[in-house]
Amino acid sequence: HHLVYDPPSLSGSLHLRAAAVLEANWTGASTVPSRGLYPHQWSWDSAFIAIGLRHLSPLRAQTELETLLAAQWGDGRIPHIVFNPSVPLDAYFPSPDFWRSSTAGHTAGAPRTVQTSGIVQPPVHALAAWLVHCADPGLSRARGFLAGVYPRLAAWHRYLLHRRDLGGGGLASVVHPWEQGMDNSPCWDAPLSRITPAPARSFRRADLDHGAAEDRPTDLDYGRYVRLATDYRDGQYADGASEFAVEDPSFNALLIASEHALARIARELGATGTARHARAERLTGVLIERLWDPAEGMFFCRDVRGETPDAGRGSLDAGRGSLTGALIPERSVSGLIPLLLPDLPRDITAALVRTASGPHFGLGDSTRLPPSYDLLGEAFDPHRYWRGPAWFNTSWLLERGLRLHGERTRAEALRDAVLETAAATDFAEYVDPYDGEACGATGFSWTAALTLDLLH
Ligand code: 9YW
Repeated sequence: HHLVYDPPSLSGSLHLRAAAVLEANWTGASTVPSRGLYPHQWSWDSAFIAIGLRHLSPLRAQTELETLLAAQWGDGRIPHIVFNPSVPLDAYFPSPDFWRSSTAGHTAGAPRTVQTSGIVQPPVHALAAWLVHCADPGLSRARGFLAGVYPRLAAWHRYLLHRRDLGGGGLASVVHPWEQGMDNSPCWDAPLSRITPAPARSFRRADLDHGAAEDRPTDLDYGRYVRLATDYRDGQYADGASEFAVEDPSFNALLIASEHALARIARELGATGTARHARAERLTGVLIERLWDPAEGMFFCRDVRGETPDAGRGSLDAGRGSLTGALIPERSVSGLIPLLLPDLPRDITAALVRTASGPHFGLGDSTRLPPSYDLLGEAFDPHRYWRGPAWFNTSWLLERGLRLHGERTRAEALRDAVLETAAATDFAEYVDPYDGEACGATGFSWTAALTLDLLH
């Protein structure tokens, strides 16, 4: 194993190249995902970035998370974008004048000093904070890092578990595809089809200035994204009324993994952490009850606003008449990511590994890196963003899950493939899952950061 990157010179130069990407994308208090396309601070990007940065500078890694948390809203939400005031408004759409956080977000407690978006992204932050602490516990204690972030992270989880329990079963719902992080995943096609798109002429996409149109979401997708965000804003970002509400497996698995991390943080700060571990375990049970499909051997999204099928009908939801909404029959890599949970029953982890290695994802077989979406799915497109390409953060999460559950050989092979592909593509944003061809931006921060983490 480690055939390719064990020689110190090769791994050393990859380390230096990854460090150079993070250096170039550092703005003084946080890191941009990529210089051209994404010139502000993104929430889950920062969490992944901190996980890599801790190997270069634990202080910068702590600062990255502290900067993000300083933009937290009074109701506990961590916004998906924190805007850099020195970047021109037209560099990214939707810009601060679209979200209007300081006015429309007033009731929900948006900060006065910074402009942010009003939606969220996956809760990787407590996990990141714990890993950052572990990289240099001395510095962390001296700066009171965990004591400072703990109340904010606890409020964040509270927001998600209470205000966002739109399905009533205990899981958090996302109210916009951007919140789940996989913007144009085919999982959203059905729930989005019920949303009336905003007219194409009512907004101007900035992403097409940087990315190839055929690799990006379509104009029709964007019209619907804009409609959902506008309605949320115009309702003062109050939760509950959204026409789009989905319980996503990876979003909730990351929340549960972060709840375990928060338990460890509480313990380091002198509490027992027992109640949080117990809650995380309970939530794992809820995740299985609501999103696991034993016949398909993976987790699926639940469309909370979708029509509840009759009990016993031949759908994915057969026999689950008591649950609201319906499972969305699209296989996304999101449905494999719960593998990172420690409390999964053995039969479920075994089934997830089988599904990942089978024809739909081709892990260690037909693909170089696991695709974001079903290779055999009708909507599969190897180059279009989250409709097929492989991403480095999802590969990193799967690598962790495989390792955690004793799948060492598969984990090592995935690690080597990630390092090889990151090196060959100059840290691409995403790649063709079959041949690893670079798509989107290069010099992408979380690709560089997670490469560093896997080198350590
Ligand atoms: C966009 C920054 C973000 C990621 C998301 C990804 C993309 C923004 O970029 O969304 O304009 O499309 O889908 O997961 O956080 O890297």
